[in-house]
Amino acid sequence: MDLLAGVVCLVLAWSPGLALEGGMLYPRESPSRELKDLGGLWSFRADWSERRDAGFVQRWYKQPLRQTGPVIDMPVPASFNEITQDPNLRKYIGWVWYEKEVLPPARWLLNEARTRVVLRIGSAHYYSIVWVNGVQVTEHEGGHLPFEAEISSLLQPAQPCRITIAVNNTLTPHTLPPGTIQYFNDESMYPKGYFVQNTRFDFFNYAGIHRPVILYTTPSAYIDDITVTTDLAENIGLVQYLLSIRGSPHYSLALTLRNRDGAVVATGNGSAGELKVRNPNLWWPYLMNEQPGYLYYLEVTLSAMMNGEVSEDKYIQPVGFRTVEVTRTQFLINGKPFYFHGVNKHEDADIRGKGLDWSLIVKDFNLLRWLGANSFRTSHYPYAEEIMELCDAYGIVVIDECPGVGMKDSANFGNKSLQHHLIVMEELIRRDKNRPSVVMWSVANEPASELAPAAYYFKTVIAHTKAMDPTRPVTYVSNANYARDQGAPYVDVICVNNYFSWYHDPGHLEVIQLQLNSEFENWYKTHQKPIIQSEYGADAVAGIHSDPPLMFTEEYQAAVLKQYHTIFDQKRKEYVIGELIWNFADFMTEQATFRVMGNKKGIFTRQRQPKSAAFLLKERYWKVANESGFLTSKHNVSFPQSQTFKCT
Ligand code: BDP
Repeated sequence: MDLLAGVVCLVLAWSPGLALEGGMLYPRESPSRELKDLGGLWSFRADWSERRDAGFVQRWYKQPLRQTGPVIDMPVPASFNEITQDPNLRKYIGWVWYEKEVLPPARWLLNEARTRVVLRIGSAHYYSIVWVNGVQVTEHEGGHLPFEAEISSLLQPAQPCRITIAVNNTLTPHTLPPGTIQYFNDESMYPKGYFVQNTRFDFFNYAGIHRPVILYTTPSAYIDDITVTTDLAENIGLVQYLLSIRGSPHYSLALTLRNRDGAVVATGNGSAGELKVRNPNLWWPYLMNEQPGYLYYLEVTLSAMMNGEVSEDKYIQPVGFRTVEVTRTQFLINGKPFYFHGVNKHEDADIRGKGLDWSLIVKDFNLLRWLGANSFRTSHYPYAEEIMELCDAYGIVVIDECPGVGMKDSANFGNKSLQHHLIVMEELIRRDKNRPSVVMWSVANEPASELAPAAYYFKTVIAHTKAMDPTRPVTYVSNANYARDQGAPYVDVICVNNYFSWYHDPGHLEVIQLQLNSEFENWYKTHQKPIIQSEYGADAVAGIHSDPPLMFTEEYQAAVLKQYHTIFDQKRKEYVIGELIWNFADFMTEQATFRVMGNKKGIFTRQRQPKSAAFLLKERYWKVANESGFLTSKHNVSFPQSQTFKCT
């Protein structure tokens, strides 16, 4: 065993500039790692006290929640807002408390096994504090990224372990997304203590535990983090790897790279190095190759000396060989021009809100396949890791967006916001850095980027993002004026949103082509960077029709799209590199006079039924895909089955 190599490389394994403690590998089973899913029913109690602080004053985490007062059953994962018939819980703001008692398997607690037990929360919105058996183990800010804590020392053999999670959905000018609480004190107009939360983003601020909560185990010496990047040199595929190991300074590492069929194609050792594969199968986007999403599997085996014995940890990391490059007019994947024909989505559904739901996830991917969509943007926050796994496996290209949405006020561009924004980007990159599907980071959506402080703000966020991940381009999505946008000089790709004949010149389809053409020309002349139409669309209430087309009908929505497509077809021969419809499906928003049970710009309803625009877009996307010349027949292109590759 090469023990010294391990010690030296422990130092190298830290990515430069990353301030976060430890890795955040996606939990996978292996001979050395077990998972226990804590999904199901949890006890739940909203804190209705005036200051929302009764849970802390009375220390609800110190005892079973049911002993503190009335509790109800709450499903996890799910948003709590629409589970009950209580309108006040739907719009509740403040701390809610979740609790579950679990019995860890006895073998995890055997002293000689020295198993690490980790509690991992896929996401909870927005601020969370976690206790195990009354002891605080972690807290986390931010609603869409995972966090975890080792809890081994708090577990007792044959004793249930009580997990309490307090979650607060209050937003401030410095959170991402930002928000403000407004109090109304005129008692002739409002009930005593009346307040509302104002936000400037266009989706309902669903809250609760949104993604899986699990316990997983590792040996006490364990693989903490893996960073892989890939490159191509002629017909040789290169995998550069960097491993972070914790729990023992005395260890060795063995790496085995297998192809999809399990055949070994390269081996390595040590904490950092490079693997070479002759004539690799590249990771291609859906519809760009007949085998999209080709993944290899990097099996990492750690052997560590623990008290005179060898302990082993194994982790399998999927790897896709692909390169990404941006020129003045093109977006290249594996050296070939890639045109984004895709969608913007939301994590959003009836009843469960933003809670992870496998049926919905698989249905949505089937709709993307039907549509001929090759990409989406995770508008306006990072999506569940379960979704990202399928993007890797199916070859769906992702623009990975952080929750920088609704930043409309100068108060959102100060140092406090900036510090948090940098941490969010670190957490996002730590989580998604190894995913071949992620081809670009988006640091914000429609910020007030014409404000003077936006220049320094975005310069800093983008530079930090690039320092952490030099392999991917960075953008943010703008609806600012091309000449006044302060952050555009720092992005690699210009992403623009506009709603001609909707929010501007409503009802006037005849302005679209002219205005869109000017918009593209102005942006391109100013910055000479490729452009993605990152949002466009119109609301349509499914089943409402008119001819000639009038606003809110299915015909009008389709007509808007057609006008846009005419200009896309001209400009994609030059510098327009993509079109992402707003939106894939109707979604819930705050109540407002301009929203009819939410935003209706979906080409599918919220229940995933197609409107006329879906058929129009399907025709177009398949046509565009065919014109790219990569497809021989649309019939032999399908999503591969996503693999759960097991260790040997
Ligand atoms: C854009 C926003 C998006 C909204 C959309 C709309 O980026 O979040 O939902 O407008 O108003 O400005 O439909």
